[in-house]
Amino acid sequence: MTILIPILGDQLSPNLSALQGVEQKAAVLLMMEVDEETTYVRHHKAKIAFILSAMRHHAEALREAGWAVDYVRLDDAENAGSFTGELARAIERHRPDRIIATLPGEWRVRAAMEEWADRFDVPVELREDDRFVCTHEEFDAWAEGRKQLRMEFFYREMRRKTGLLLDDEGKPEGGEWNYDSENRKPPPNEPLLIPQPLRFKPDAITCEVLDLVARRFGNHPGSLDHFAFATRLEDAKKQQAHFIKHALAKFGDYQDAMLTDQPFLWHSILSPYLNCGLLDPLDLCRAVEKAYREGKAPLNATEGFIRQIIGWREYVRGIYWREGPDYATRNALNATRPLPGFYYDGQTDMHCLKQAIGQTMDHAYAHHIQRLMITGNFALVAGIDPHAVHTWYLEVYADAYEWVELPNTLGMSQFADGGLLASKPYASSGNYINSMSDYCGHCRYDVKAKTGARACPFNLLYWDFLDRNEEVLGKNQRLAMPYRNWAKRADKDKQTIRTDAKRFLDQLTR
Ligand code: FAD
Ligand code: DLZ
Ligand code: SF4
Repeated sequence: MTILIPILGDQLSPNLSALQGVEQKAAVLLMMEVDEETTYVRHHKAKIAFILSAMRHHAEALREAGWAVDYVRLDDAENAGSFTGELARAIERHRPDRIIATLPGEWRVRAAMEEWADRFDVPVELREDDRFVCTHEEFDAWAEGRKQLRMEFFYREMRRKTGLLLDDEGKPEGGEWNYDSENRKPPPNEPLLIPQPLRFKPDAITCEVLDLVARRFGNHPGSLDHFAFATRLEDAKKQQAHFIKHALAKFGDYQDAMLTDQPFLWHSILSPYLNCGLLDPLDLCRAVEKAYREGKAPLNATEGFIRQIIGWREYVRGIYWREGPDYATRNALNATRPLPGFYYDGQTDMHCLKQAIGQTMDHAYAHHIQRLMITGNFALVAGIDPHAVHTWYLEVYADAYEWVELPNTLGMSQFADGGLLASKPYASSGNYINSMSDYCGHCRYDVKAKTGARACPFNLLYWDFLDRNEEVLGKNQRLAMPYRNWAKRADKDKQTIRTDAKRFLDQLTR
């Protein structure tokens, strides 16, 4: 009896559902580096290097744990180039009686997997991915019949389910479910106190992968020069402990802050490890709760962090699978402008964009507010095609897999689902960016100027965005105030904004 078990690049968890209850002697684990996955979008070079190196290290760890692993490398001469092609070759090699796989994180791969049973003359068992707090059934049961799918109410359910930050009577710790109002401090003026994430020196396996990626994906975006990701479970755990010890306490206060040349601030930099499976989300939340119970972190930070994981992360996953593969094609605001070329090299004189894009190309990382209120906000108010925006986010971040990236980009950031995920568009003028960062002080534009050659482009584009989209957004209660302010403006002012915005948008090049 031989069981063949494919393990994908974001299934690097020692206790993956496909392995549960399987006798090691009977199993061959199949890991496949394939062109289809490395090129279905032009992934950032560091993202590819991270995933391939983590896969190679995981194969070693599985072997050490006693599993037989058949590992197909990208440069193997016979590599068939796709999961299905490689599975066909592995079936020839191992003649399995059964295939067991954990369901993937993407509709595209799921469709391929669901064809395996018909295609190969071998029974295929596809198992649920149990590395999440909420099952699909639980999410659907929660969502069913609700007019609005508010994350806050879903999150409370997840707190009750996990028991995280509940007191003895099952009430929320400290009396409130959510301490977000305490989490909006502007950046501190103390750069020396900012913790830095651990940097992991590439070992021999990673160096080999870095060479491979440099040779093979030279035309993909991003740089390999700053590569410092953990690629082994032990090292990912070190970064988890490092975050809890050095950054968690101030995570809440400065969650929304941005500072020039400070890519990481008090963020955890754990999403690549959570999403590829090296770290377990519930384990992480329990370790964070423990730090709070031991008095090492305040409640606003602890609750804020746990909310991101059992709230937002689980919620966007629920939306992704509930909405189906067509979700990716939505475009509620009919935005069609091509993505400007500077999204790939940061060559723009808008300092905020230059910073967010520059660090993205260097580190395949930007934190949430940079993704939402700098690159996302600009694409939204400039009317960029949301599918192009989605592709960019999927390409450039080391943590990007469609189940988590798409709802965040298309729904939360671009409002292309018409408000399913966000009750109003995350559009802002330069004022917000100025209040949460030091970017504007370094910029050639004037954040206080509303029109004219030096006016901050966000100021022009924000009003132009509301004006252009009045038909769709005009009735949104949460936008009532800005629309009233716009209505009060003199026609001459409105025309100046429209003309200046058009001039700015016309000079954007691909
Ligand atoms: P921290 O700030 O330390 O947060 C802790 C953890 O909370 C993260 O590691 C992550 O697992 C989770 N988290 C926080 N916010 C979210 C969220 N909105 N959705 C899901 N999980 C969240 N996150 C991804 O993991 N992959 C993506 O492809 C991705 N694309 C995004 C695209 C856009 C347009 C936006 C606005 C957000 C996106 N996010 C994505 C969410 C968030 O920006 C990242 O999870 C976060 O920046 C990762 O950095 P960190 O680990 O330092 O996070
Ligand atoms: C993202 C990615 C890349 C770049 N390369 C591989 C690969 O060569 N082999 C692999 O198994 N997985 C890779 N991945 C991750 C997959 O794209 C991911 O597992 C699927 O999209 C399912 O979520
Ligand atoms: Fe960005 Fe405008 Fe500030 Fe410049 S002035 S950094 S473009 S918000």
